[in-house]
Amino acid sequence: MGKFWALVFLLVPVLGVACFVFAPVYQHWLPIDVSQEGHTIDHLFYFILWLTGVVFVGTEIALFWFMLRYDGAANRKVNYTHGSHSLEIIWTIIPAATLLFIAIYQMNAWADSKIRNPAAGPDGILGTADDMPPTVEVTARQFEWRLRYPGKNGILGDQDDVHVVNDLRLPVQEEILVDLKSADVLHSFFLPNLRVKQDAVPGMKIPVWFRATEKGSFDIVCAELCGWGHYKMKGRVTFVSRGEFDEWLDEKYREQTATVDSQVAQGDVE
Ligand SMILES: [Cu+2]
Repeated sequence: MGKFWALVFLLVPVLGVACFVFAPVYQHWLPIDVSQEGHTIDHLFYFILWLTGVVFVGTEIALFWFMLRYDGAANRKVNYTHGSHSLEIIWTIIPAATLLFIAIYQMNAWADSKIRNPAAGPDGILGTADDMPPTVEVTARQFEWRLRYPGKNGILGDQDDVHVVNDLRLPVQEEILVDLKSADVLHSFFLPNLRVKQDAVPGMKIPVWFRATEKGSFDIVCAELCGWGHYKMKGRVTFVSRGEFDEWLDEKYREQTATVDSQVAQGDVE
């Protein structure tokens, strides 16, 4: 019986590793990366996956071996100990040193994705809107993404702003700066194909930046459980050429002003 259980436990690392090996074959692995800096995030992901994977397999094999070797049926005498000081020190220091190493090793990646924004000066200090206007303002709300483009004059919050819902268009091969806000609760702006994820916090304006290297249409997902309709809080981000982007923005602006004008004509809007 002990041997049976030992083998069942051995299946855990075997099937666990098999899942990771076969997942890419069935396309259940990382979504395609279309961002300039996404490879840094993927590299960190793989580094940590390998590290924890090797420890996991090692631990499971040790578990299997002890179950097989020290099976209760063998009528052994148990030998109790009060623990080992050296062992305690070793298995405290190794994980602590590993965590410290990862913390230092990823510092640059963190700074590039969360601190040194494209509006930052040469000193790398967080820039302000004066240095580089945001390409778009994204406001998360239950349960959609409200998008506001600065329009022709590049200034947010005036008459020529363009308002869109869920359909985020952006120019490809350009540094994009997003001002992220929330109108109600915590949301999380997640662009899996750009390896970008940032919480949207009520009362805060958080800069998010990335650069897409390929044209195409990808998911915008809310990665924070934000209420009953969280599951349907999805948008699309579409990367097009600069020319196509300007044309699209013009068209949206015309549609918007046409609607306002006709409402004014009908007396709907003062
Ligand atoms: Cu949400």
